[in-house]
Amino acid sequence: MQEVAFTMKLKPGVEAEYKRRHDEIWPDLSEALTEAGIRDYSIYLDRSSGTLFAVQKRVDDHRADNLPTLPIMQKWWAYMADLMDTNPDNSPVVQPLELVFHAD
Ligand code: RM4
Repeated sequence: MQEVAFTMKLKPGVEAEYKRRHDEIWPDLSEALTEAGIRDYSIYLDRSSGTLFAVQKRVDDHRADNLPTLPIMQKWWAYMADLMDTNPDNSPVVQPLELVFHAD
């Protein structure tokens, strides 16, 4: 299992709507994430900047790189695009983070 962390960016004033949509995450999307090998996926919000901090575990033979090709992922990204900073294909702008400390 590997841990991956990254940031995304929320548009101003949509914090409640972002949380609401995730509280009602589509079962098909949850299933696709699990199927891709993603586990323990959390997203934290820094309200002062709109920065979303995401951390997830991935099984060793994960297929997370395949997620952008899935229609359910593309549909979710299109649905979320009004709330987040996005790329032209509606995927969120993602900034990968580097691990600088870990303690068990
Ligand atoms: C986020 C964004 C991410 C997705 C999660 C479930 O807001 O769309 O790409 O992994 O939702």
